[in-house]
Amino acid sequence: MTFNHNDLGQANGNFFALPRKEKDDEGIEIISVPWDATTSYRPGTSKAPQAVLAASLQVDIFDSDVEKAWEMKISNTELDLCGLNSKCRHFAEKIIQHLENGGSTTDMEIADMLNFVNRSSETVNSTVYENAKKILSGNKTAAVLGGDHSTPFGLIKAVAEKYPKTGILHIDAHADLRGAFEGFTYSHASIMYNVMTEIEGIEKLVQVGVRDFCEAERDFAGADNRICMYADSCLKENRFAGKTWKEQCDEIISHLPEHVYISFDVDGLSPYLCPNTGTPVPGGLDFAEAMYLIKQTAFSGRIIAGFDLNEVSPGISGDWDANVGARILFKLCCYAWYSNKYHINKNQ
Ligand SMILES: [Mn+2]
Repeated sequence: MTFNHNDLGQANGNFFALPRKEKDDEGIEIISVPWDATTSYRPGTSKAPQAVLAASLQVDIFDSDVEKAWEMKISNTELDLCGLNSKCRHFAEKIIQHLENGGSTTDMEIADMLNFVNRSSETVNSTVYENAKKILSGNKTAAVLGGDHSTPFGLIKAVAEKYPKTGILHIDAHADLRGAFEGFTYSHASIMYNVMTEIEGIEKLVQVGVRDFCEAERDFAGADNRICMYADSCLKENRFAGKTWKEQCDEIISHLPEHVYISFDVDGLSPYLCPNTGTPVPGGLDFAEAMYLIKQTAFSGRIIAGFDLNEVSPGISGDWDANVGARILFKLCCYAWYSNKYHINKNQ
């Protein structure tokens, strides 16, 4: 069947029903990571890759900012983690329950389970890292579709190795700066703590929309001058005082170096856009606000060197979360593609 970008998408196993061009050495490769082993509140994000893929057929592959977006080359690698994820999830539930009942992570049976979950998380990190490294050895941009927010660790490591002065634009309701949350070293709630303490080459971490964090996280952010936190309450109060969203975006972007990695936790958005996500919090960015921030980042001449979308959870009733997720993924792909293409053309 010939591809027509004006037609309704036909399921072909690829995001947005774009034609599959596996052998291309350009465009974007999405590593799907169906992993939610350490989700603390409610699981489900491991089902996101399949649900977002299905919902992506409904997205019109036209973009008013990015010309001929349908010419984007997107490929997809889905990691097979189903068995390992179920086993770890089962253990994680027992561990969390044990801790909630006043138990300790050093209690024998719990310590063994915790050890297994932590070792499995390391396996996921190294698998994502190896895949990302292979993708980044060519001209492609690599992305991760989670899964929970622990999933992009390996990708961020590979991007920071290739571009040693990478800045992270982190959209999230949470600061994710806790060390080993609930005993899980690679917890979804610890991703930025792990990134900032274990990965070399991160020049900046700019957090946007954060509204649920503890004192230790605030202190951790305050003690590291690479971290800028734009709490949701400050963004809103600035707005109430008359500062426009454009002015705020300009300021946020001004902290970012040339190479930008975007880590997009869907719960950074207002919960009506992600009602089934693992840890929803009132407040947050609207869809247009978040997309504008990413667009301005790409159009500032910076290069989107990699990105992830995580914590999308399809839920049992309906596909609204996946629909929103597919539209965020499309915009992330468009702007990443635009920023890389623009940069290549400029240097030719
Ligand atoms: Mn997060």
